Amino acid sequence: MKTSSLLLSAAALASSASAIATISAKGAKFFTSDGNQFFIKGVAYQLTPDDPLVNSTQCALDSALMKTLGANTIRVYHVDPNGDHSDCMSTFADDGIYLFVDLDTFTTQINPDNPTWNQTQYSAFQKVMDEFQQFDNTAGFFVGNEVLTTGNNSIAAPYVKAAARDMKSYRDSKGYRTIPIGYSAADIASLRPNLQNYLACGTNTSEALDFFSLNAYEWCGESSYTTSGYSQLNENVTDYNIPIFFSETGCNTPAPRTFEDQAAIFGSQMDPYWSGAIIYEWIEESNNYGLISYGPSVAATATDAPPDGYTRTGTPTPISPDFTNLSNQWKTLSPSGISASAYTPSNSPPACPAYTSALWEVNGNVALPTLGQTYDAQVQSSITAGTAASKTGSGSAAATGSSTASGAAASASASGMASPGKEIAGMGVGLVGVMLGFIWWL
Ligand SMILES: *[C@@H]1O[C@H](CO)[C@@H](O)[C@H](O)[C@H]1NC(C)=O
Ligand SMILES: *[C@@H]1O[C@H](CO)[C@@H](O)[C@H](O)[C@H]1NC(C)=O
Ligand SMILES: *[C@@H]1O[C@H](CO)[C@@H](O)[C@H](O)[C@H]1NC(C)=O
Ligand SMILES: *[C@@H]1O[C@H](CO)[C@@H](O)[C@H](O)[C@H]1NC(C)=O
Ligand SMILES: *[C@@H]1O[C@H](CO)[C@@H](O)[C@H](O)[C@H]1NC(C)=O
Ligand SMILES: CC(=O)N[C@H]1CO[C@H](CO)[C@@H](O)[C@@H]1O
Repeated sequence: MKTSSLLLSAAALASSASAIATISAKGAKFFTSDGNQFFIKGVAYQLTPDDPLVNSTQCALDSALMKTLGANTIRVYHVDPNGDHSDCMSTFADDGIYLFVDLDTFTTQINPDNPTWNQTQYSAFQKVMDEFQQFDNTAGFFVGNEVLTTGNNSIAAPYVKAAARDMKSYRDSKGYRTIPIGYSAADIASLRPNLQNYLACGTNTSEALDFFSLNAYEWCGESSYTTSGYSQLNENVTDYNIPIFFSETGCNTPAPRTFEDQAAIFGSQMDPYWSGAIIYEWIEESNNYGLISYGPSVAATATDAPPDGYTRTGTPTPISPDFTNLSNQWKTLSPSGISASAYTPSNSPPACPAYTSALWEVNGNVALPTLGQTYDAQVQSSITAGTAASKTGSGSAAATGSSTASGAAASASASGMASPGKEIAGMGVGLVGVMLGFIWWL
């Protein structure tokens, strides 16, 4: 009895000593469960295409050096939900390091050319969430990474949003913690503002993302807040209602990297709006973005050579001077932000972007596709040919009346809509716009 109660209290002590505050989103910021604002200082961590969170020896070596670097977050792109992640996750937690993890894999990601959000994808995303929700240092989930890269890819955006809707609903139905669910976007100047607004827009927060993030390589070498383009990124976030951060950054031309952009991101112009940055990437590979290496590379063709000739396991050694430069930057940058209790969110969701040919080919107010609903390119092409724009006058006209109309559209879908042309006749202009957009998903 005595022994077991001693053991029990030792176990309780051990677990409370290693407890890490959890992360949630409130308004446009992240907070720890201690009530402090959370700013991400992260590194992208994917040593091979395989899951990097199953080898506890490797995680311990990397985690210790990441702590020295000053990182508090890793981003992992691909995991195996059937693996045992408990050792790696507790090692990172002990070093104060959180995880943002992508729910998709190469086989389940949303494809921009033929977008789907179906049961196969949903089940696979659920398995990743089921596994990682149990760890207190899981800070967030991505439903996609760079799914859209052109204006005409915007037809895939409703599928991204539908995935977030369903994963949020799944998270809540399972009673999981409200781990934020978001998206990691390619930095395409013509697409970004519309996409950013689209994923947050609408009055129904169950259908909006919990955060947005950007893979941006705009600041290269000696630059500044203005010349890098960061000032323009900033112009589009000052009224944003959900957290936003850099989910990848760290231009590597010219070398060496000095990471002076970190001073801008964590400085007074940007830190009121941005929640930090994830540096691409931990391991040195042929693309030259590494902060560490595990040893000299070998010819990729040599017998038993690791992928591309780069050693993928072992003791990490800092790449000089990039590692030290980043560490030195981060050391001086520790914004405290605002406490959760002092913060009252005041921004409302942005307006849903209107259809704009070649730039944003979705009526932002249209009902989201339901699970399994597929995209009909033939119907879409008749709309891009001008039907929607000419019948409704303009994209913004198409958006009017949406909040009531999208409900109608959703029920039309349930009852099945045979011929768009017939259905459209006799509808109000606003509803026509909504229906035209809606029928793309039928
Ligand atoms: C579901 O989506 C995935 C990814 O796009 C695709 O590979 C798969 O064929 C789809 N499955 C069904 C049943 O439609
Ligand atoms: C989509 O846009 C890209 C560049 O913006 C263009 O190269 C491509 O042809 C377009 N695709 C379609 C189907 O319009
Ligand atoms: C908000 O969206 C969710 C998920 O699509 C839906 O179940 C719910 O009915 C919507 N709420 C309102 C008020 O429209
Ligand atoms: C985004 O910011 C640019 C300035 O950099 C501005 O011209 C544009 O209108 C903004 N777009 C949106 C949707 O806010
Ligand atoms: C795990 O990592 C250690 C340390 O780098 C390495 O020696 C070992 O081979 C790895 N194990 C596997 C199964 O890859
Ligand atoms: C900003 C910064 O830390 N720059 C340093 C990066 O590393 C080089 C080489 O050691 C130094 O010369 C820079 O001062």
